[in-house]
Amino acid sequence: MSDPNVNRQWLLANRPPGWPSESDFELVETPVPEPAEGQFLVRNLWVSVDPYMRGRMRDVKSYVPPTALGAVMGGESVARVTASRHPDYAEGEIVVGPFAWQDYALSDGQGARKVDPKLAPISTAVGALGMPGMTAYFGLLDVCGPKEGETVLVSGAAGAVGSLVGQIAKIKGCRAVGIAGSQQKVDWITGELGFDAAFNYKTVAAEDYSDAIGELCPDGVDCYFDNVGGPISDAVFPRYNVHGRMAICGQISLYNDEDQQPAPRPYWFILRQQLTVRGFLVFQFLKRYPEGLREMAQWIGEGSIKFRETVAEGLENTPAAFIGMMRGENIGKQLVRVAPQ
Ligand code: NAP
Ligand code: FER
Repeated sequence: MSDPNVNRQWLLANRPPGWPSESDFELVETPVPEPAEGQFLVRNLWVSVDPYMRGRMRDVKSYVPPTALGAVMGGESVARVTASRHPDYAEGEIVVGPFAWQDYALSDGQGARKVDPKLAPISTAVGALGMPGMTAYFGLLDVCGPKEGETVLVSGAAGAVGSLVGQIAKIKGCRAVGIAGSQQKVDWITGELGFDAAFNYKTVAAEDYSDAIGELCPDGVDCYFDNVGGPISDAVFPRYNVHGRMAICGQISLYNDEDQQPAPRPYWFILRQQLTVRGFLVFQFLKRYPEGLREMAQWIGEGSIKFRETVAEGLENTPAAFIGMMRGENIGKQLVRVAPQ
């Protein structure tokens, strides 16, 4: 157990150009702050580590400003209110919000919402019933627009977002095909999640990705939900059907890559097959979250969507969990359990 009077915080110590290491973060101890009028204090229970955090470590303009050197690493957590001087939040309530890589956080409610512990395990508020879930839901249904009988291909298929994308595709009557980085992941998504087919890209040479995709998608690819970019996504272009759609969700294969290969030019495929290629950020759907959360909660409740979590124990292991997630050590959503529920 951590000292209830100490707030441990992970600061960003360096901006590494390529793969980060644990020494790029620094753990410090500060006093637990007290809420001012209009604020509440939370105890973090589940800290989420997500690929977008790699972007915040760089000094580049983005949808959120980069984390300053020496500042606490930002991120969302599921937490319990431990003291409140805010009219809408009471002690003991479970909330999710931008509470960062630390034991305790102050909040004025900005970016926070309450979590109903009766709906599902509270950790899902940063998973299937949180940002990754909304990414899968709106990215697939709105950006790709899959129709019954179509083939949906998803990369990063055993991760937080990808594992949900394939299951939503199945609910919509599509053929769901996944690309993931281990046999265990392939077995999980085909055996337990209902994906129709999948392959382990680490056992296939990059020049053979396109053949592997062709074999598993004999009727071609109608929708490709791209979580990874790089050579996997390049290999999909020759496989699209006419009016195929590509939802560009993430490019994780590039996030730590200092010397990226020159990209091929897919324009000719885009023209010939009359493709729609669309990048999206989940936040563009913020106003529609209630709709997405309602439907995802219903699917989870009736068992048509399953979720899985990989849990690292203790705030001290947050950087290791973050780096491990980018290396593919997670199955489903990577979380850090910071305090017992
Ligand atoms: P995740 O898939 O749970 O974890 C990341 C996974 O990426 C790893 O487990 C690893 O699995 C895979 N990976 C790492 N390097 C790779 C490479 N070189 N080639 C192929 N796969 C690689 O993470 P997530 O939270 O669900 O996020 C998935 C993607 O969605 C990320 O790109 C993220 O940035 C993006 N995203 C975008 C939005 C948005 O608003 N647009 C929102 C949320 C997430 P393997 O073992 O399969 O390699
Ligand atoms: C993500 C990758 C990138 C993500 C957001 C972004 C919320 C946005 C990047 C930018 O605005 O530069 O996984 O998740």
